Amino acid sequence: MKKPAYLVPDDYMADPAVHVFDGKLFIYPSHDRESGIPENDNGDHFDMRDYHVFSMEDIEGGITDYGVVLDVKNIPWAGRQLWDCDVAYRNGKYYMYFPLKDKTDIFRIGVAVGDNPEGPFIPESNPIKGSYSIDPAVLDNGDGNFYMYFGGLWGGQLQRYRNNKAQEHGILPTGSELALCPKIVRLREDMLEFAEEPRDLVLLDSTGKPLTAGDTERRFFEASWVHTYNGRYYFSYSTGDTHLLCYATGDNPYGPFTYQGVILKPVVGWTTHHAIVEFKGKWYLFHHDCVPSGGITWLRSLKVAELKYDADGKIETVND
Ligand code: FUB
Repeated sequence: MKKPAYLVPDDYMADPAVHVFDGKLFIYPSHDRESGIPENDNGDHFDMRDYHVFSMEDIEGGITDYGVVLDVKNIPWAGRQLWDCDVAYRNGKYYMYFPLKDKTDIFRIGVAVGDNPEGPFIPESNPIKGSYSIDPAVLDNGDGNFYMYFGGLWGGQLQRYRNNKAQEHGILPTGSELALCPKIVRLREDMLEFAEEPRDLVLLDSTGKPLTAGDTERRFFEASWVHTYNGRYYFSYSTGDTHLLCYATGDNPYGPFTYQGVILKPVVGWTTHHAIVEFKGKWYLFHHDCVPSGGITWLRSLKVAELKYDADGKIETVND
């Protein structure tokens, strides 16, 4: 592959969600900006206010920017911080799912609806009932069912919940305690609400034991993504404070998933976040790093690299 340099060289875009709609690649990133808010472990400095959509007809060709397709000022329940979004298509409509803090500074997941993959997207009046935390990624299972995977630690607030109920204080398990799991939930047919209570997506080691909280180079932190390859489900994610993109495989959307390995080693910047997509017979990893901003962790830039599997379906670690 002749590598395009950074995909959007004149702006800061991160957390790509990528899908093929109408034969084109559509990229739905977070839109980073300089807010002047000091960096902290809560992620307050990631104070994004809108989303753009991009498309590519060819991986080595140009990129089209459709401009702002959803702005925080038009979301009735908005507090602050539009983080990683995803988009799904069903029955002639496109549904953009986005995490946003409400007016009480709690992350919820909202949905906005459009007639075209390039937007614009009109937000619903309220967040999805029972939603919490960040980083929604939606799988079209091809059988009429759509599943949302979500969750993120630290600033993503997942540690504030147990059994889908908010706790008085956030508690992060440690050491040999079980790691917090990403969540999976089936979406209702109208795509606007959950059809069930979110469940844990359990990640196992090769002996069948759930990953522990102290296993920080393998346990889930944030940035869920799911794709299928040769009939298997691949759940990929970031390990957050150890800065790896990893993956686990399973035989159905609910899991459990067994840890398999590292997709991408740490990049320049604190966060790492990605999408995996097949386009015109090849597989690609879209992700971000902070090289163009000189390492400013909240000003990230989009990249793409080819992704390869070995004969057993293992993903080869990408050097990018
Ligand atoms: O963009 C803000 C947050 O940074 C995302 O929601 C996380 O996945 C991390 O990339």
